[in-house]
This record gives sequence, structure tokens and C-alpha cells, in this order.
Amino acid sequence: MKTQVAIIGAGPAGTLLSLILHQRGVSSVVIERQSKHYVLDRVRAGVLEWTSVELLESIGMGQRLHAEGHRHDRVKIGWGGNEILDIEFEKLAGRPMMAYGQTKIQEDLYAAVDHEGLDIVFESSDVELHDVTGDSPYVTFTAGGESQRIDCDYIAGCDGQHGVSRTAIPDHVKTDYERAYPFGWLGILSETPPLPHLLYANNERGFALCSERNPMLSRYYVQCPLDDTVKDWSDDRFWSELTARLPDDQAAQVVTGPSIEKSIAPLRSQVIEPMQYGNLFLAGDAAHIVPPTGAKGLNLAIADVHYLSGAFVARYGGDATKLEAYSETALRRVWSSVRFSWWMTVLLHRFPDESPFDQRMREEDLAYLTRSETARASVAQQYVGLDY
Ligand code: RFL
Ligand code: PHB
Repeated sequence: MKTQVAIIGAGPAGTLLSLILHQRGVSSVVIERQSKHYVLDRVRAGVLEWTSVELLESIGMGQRLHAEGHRHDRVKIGWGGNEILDIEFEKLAGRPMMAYGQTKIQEDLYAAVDHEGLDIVFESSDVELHDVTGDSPYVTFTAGGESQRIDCDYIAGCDGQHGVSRTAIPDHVKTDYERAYPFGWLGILSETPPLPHLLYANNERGFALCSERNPMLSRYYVQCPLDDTVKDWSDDRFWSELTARLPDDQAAQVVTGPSIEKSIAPLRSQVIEPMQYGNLFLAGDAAHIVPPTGAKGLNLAIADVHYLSGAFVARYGGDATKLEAYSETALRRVWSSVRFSWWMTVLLHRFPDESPFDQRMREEDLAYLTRSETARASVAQQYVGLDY
């Protein structure tokens, strides 16, 4: 096979990149390790920045998003027992955010890919990148029991945090910034009505988050030790722990029911610099990981694709300057979101080895946010996302 851009990974980043490139006259082939069913079954992000909503609208994916997504004009943060801090997005940042599950985005992307007749090779194994810094890059892999090869001009590494693309950048070329947090998130889905707003909570028992997928599907998380497994968490234990961590009047509104999904994810911040090596360009989780506390991971993947697709299109129009500047351009937004996610994580979790001093600092931050509209406006602006 021959194409202009070989894309590794058909998660949100790779699929979106392929679609935008196609719409703007650049050919690509996407190679995905898993089956379509497997990718669609992963329960992940739920919150879109308004910038992400606008990008999806601009490529014709706005209809279901607006019909089934929920605009939220605020988030709430419970702390200090029964205090509730209200961050008003519309009032303080001039735009809302959108609750719309990653699962639905992925469904919409695959529907658009099918409609346009684009190539995604699912269940591809042994993916290898070749001649990344030379004139004739290519990718080899096995699919349908046969060895395959794609010759291309460029390779887009969109294969997430466990992919092969980032390993193609030699250690002496890249810097790997990393912070692992000493806890994970236990998440559940339940077919019960969610709270009317997103609610984060800092409690002496640990962090909690109430979110939603639709009017009859709730998504909840609690901070848990890294060595816990889902077997340690019966539904009863989950609900009693969740409600114990929320302000009383919020806990009273939680409708419990059987969980239909339960999983644990560790929390980590990581940035690989640069996001380019020769003809290889990284985008999304392949280049950076953020803890989910700031709801930034998927939004950053979408932002990278915005910059990278624009750079490829310009390059095929005869101007390579944006492509040369891609890493630098994308990293500005990446570091801003990495900082915000780290700050939200430190603000809202309890660390196993922290001192009472650390908690007083956290409470002072929360008290300042309660007192100062300027401080809340800064959080609102970062949460709903800055313009590209
Ligand atoms: P993905 O989604 O991981 O997709 C990468 C794809 O590459 C494939 N792959 C390979 N393919 C071929 N060959 C190989 N060798 C391959 N290795 C891997 C994989 O199978 C996969 O299909 O990365 P992408 O596209 O960069 O998208 C990133 C987002 O998925 C991620 O950042 C978000 O889900 C993070 N996230 C959140 N982000 C938000 O913006 N808002 C949120 O509210 C939010 N909540 C969350 C989250 C992530 C969570 N977890 C489980 C980590 C909540 C949670 C709990
Ligand atoms: C979610 O709905 O899954 C979600 C919402 C907000 C976050 C993280 C995850 O910060």
C-alpha cells in the first residue's frame, strides 16, 4: 500500500486526523491493534472543552453531539465537609463545557469513516516503523495473517500511552517528563439519573467525582489505593464510600443502583519532548498523559490533531513551516493542560504521605477560590479551554 500519511492507532486522535485529512485532500491509512468492537467498548472521557465541540462541528460531527450532549454552565467542588464551591463557566469564561462520552465520539468518528469509505486496518499486530528519518518511511505489520507494508511520506503516531510510536524516538533525542501519583481512580457506570451538575469533592476519605453520560446513565469515581482491584469494591462499598465523601446535601441526591461497568485507572502526568522525530509526528496520549482530574486528555488529543492536520494540509499546499513548528506549537497547549491537570489533582486528592500542612495549603487554595471571583475565573477559563 502507498499513502501520504500512515496513521498508527484508531482512537480519537488517529481517526479524527484521518477524517480531517481526507476532507482536505490528503490521503491516509490507519492501522489499529484492536478490533473496532474493543475500541468502542472502552469507557473513558466524558467532558469536552468548547474548542473541541467547535472543531467537531466544523467537520460535520455536530448533529448528534448537540442532540445528545449536555451543556454545563458550571462545575461544583465540595470541600471542608459541607462547603460547595461553584465555578460558573458561562459567567466567568463566556462559554460552557459539554458532557458527551468518548464512546459516542468514537462511534461518530467510525460512522463518518465508513461513510467516507476510509481505510482503517483493525486487528493489526507487530506494527513497526521504518526509515523514520530518511526519505522513504514505511510501516510494516501483520493483518489477516499476512505481512503488510505501507509506504508513506509521513507517519502520525496516534497509538496512545502504550503504543510503539514514541519508542521510535531514540532516548538521546527525547526528554521524558513524568510524575506518577500514589493513587488511582475507581470508576463505575450505573443506569441511574446523574446529579444535575458535575461535582468534584475533596474529602478526608479521598477524592470523589460525580459525572454523567446521559439522563439515565451516571459516571462516578473515587480515589483508591494503587494496589486495589475491582474485586475489592462491591457496589455497596462503592456507594457508601462515594456518598461519605460528598457534602451531605449532594450525597442525599445520589441515586444508587447496580454498576454496569467498573474499572481502576492509575493517575500519571507525562510529556515526551519533542513531539516530532524526522517524518514521525506524535499526537494525543502517544505524546502526553494527564491525570483525568482536569478532563484534558481527549481535549489535548483533539488540539494536537487540529495543529497537525493543518500542518500537513499546508505542507501539501507547498508550505512546510507549520509542520516544522508542529512540536513547538502543540507543546504550548500541552504544558498548559498538564499544569492545570496536575494542579487540580493536587488540589482535590489526599496523598498517602502528606502532612497536615499540605492539607491546610489545599484548604487555603479552596478558601481563596471561594472568596475571589478572579481566581474562579482563572479556573473556569482553563477548564472550558483556551482558544487554539
Ligand atoms: P487512545 O484513545 O489510547 O487511542 C490509541 C489507539 O492506538 C491503538 N494502539 C495501537 N495500534 C496499532 N499498533 C500499536 N502498536 C498500538 N498501540 C496502541 C490503541 O488500541 C488505541 O485504539 O489515545 P488517543 O487517540 O490519543 O486519545 C486519548 C484519549 O483516549 C484520552 O486522553 C482520554 O480518554 C483521557 N481521559 C479524559 N480526557 C478528557 O479530555 N476528558 C475527560 O473527561 C477524560 N476522562 C480519561 C478520562 C481517561 C481515563 N482513563 C481510563 C485513562 C477518564 C478516565 C478514567
Ligand atoms: C467523566 O465523565 O468521565 C469525567 C468527567 C470529568 C473528569 C474526568 C472524567 O475530570
